[in-house]
Amino acid sequence: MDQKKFYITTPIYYPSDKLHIGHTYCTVATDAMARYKRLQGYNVKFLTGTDEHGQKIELKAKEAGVTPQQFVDNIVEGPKGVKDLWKLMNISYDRFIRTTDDYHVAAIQKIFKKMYEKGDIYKGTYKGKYCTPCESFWTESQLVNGCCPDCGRPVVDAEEEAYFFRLSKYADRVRDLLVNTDFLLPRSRVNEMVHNFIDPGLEDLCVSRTSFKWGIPVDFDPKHVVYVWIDALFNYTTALGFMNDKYPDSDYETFWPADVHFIGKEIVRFHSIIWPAMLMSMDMPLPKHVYGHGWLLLDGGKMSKSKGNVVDPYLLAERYSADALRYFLLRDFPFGSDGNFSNELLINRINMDLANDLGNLLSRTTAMADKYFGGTLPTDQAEGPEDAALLEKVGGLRARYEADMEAYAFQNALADVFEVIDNANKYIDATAPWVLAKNEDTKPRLARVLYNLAETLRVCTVLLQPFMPDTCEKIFAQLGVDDSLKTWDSAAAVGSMPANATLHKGENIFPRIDTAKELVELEALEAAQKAAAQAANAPAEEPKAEAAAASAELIGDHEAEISFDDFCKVELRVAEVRACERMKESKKLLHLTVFDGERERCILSGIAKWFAPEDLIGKKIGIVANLAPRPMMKGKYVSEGMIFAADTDVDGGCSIAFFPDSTPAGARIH
Ligand code: ME8
Repeated sequence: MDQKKFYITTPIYYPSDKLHIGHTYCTVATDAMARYKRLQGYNVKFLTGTDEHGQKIELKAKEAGVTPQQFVDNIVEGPKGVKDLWKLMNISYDRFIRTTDDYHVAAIQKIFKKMYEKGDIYKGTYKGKYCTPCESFWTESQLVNGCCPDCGRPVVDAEEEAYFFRLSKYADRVRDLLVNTDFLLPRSRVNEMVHNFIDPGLEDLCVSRTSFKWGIPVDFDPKHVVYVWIDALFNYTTALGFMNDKYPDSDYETFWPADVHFIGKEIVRFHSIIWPAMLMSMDMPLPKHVYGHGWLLLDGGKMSKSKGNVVDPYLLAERYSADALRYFLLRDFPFGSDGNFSNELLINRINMDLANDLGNLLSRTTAMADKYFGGTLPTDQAEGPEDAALLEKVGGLRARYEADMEAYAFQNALADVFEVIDNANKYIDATAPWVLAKNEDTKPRLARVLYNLAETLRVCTVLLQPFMPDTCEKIFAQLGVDDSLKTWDSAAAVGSMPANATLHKGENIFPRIDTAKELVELEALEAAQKAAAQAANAPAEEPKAEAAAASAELIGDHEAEISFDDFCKVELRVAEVRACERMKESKKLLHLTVFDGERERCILSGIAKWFAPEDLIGKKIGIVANLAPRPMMKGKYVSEGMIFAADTDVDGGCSIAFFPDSTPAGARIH
């Protein structure tokens, strides 16, 4: 019989900066799934990589004074770069694609041409405002006082030729795919795609650019570069040899369509609308599932490179081990939902589950085998009344775990295993082996108790392999089991260990951490890291700061200029006021709960003098969405944004900009 195959992918990450714990989260989840399928005997292909083209990278390289290729090479291949991080995290990818790889570039050109020849890509005109000296197109909303945001000179109406993909043609088929199949998971993400994007009408997509060079040229019209998302999405197929000679076609035949693409929820739109439409155009099979996982948040806000509020996976993995970090990420955060990251959660999880529950069970079991039997259990063993309940739990564990893994519910699969570990620790207390050891007559019972403990540990360890591969090898060594007892089949065969098993007392696999002390040290380390990063940027920053100070003097402090790039960092969005209350702690402030299109957030705003809660509830307002969250009222509240409000007269009136009700919450304001 043919071996069953499984093809799984991560997003290909932008090497615009070092990757952070959010990227690590998705890659670790993908790795756990790949290892789980390998454990089950599947022929697995696990793909990850980097998405290296686009204007942002071109600009970053310019800032750094290197070529875009040098810039991405350093982030991907350089010290503590992407590949180093995946090595540290023990990521078992089979293939790593870089979109600057020659074979990928050539394949994308062919794919683009094929869709063009079919008539699904056509040349049209992109209309906008043009700044002749800067040779740049701008949209109306990007202009500053009607002028070019870069140089401040007047702009003219202009048109430019661009290629468009007939996305509209596929709207019905894509809608059907989302609504009537389980293509997009979790199901909760389907509504947003259908109601916010498909139902209002899908417009054709502009798929070429002429405003920058760092991309894949359209080979039959080389002043255009291919839109970065077309370049990026087809990576999932070019890495299997589709339309190139780097890998054999047979890989494509064997592994395509993908079983699942794991991606973060912010790129669900690209993967569930644009990607299937392009595959339909190419007459290619569609991936079986796209799973949009939730975000790791820091102080309630999304961690992201552009905000700079990121957690360094290197520091944590080097300090606590890759396995501890892998376990924590997949145990604490339900995969489909957002979760707040904190160092305290990480340390508590290591202490509770890994040091106390798993570590103690192993060290107690091996220490008792060593102390009472010199390591090797006697075959003369006696069952007892406590055994049945434990063995039943262990016996059903694989099936429960499998159901959870198939639903990508890693947190539940791990909870299943740790429930059994907890049962085993309680079994020790109930059977009291130290009492059984006192009497020769109860030694057979003691031997059985230790055997059951070792067997429970073995089954749990088999199932923990996808999550903590290194640790599991250490546990297997202490349990003295050979490879035949590490398999998927053996996890359903309780009692597979030989009765005269030899256990080896070994090192403590997860020493307990002193939480209070560790949190202080960790904070100091993170602060030192930030300071070092700032110092590294300082020479470039100083002249900018001086220039800013000088221009502030000229035009008055309150109107200090910021660059267009700085302005682009500000994320302005429409939000719906879902609740609003006066605060007993302050007469000036209103407590608003607003929905930003993704989640609800709290904003405290000093407008209570002018507005009553009922003036605001249900209204669509503008907010600055990426302001660092600010603790207020001695940390009792954290305000996560600012609302647009205008000073209306000298003695301090105030008005608020309301958007029409039809504006969707989350819409970007330009
Ligand atoms: O979007 N929490 O690349 P990217 C959880 N190149 N996951 C997070 C996260 C967070 N705070 N931040 C990032 C791109 N991620 C494109 C993808 S695919 C054809 C092209 C993870 O570097 C999450 O999986 O911005 C998210 O989708 C991905 O990193 C985005 O990485």
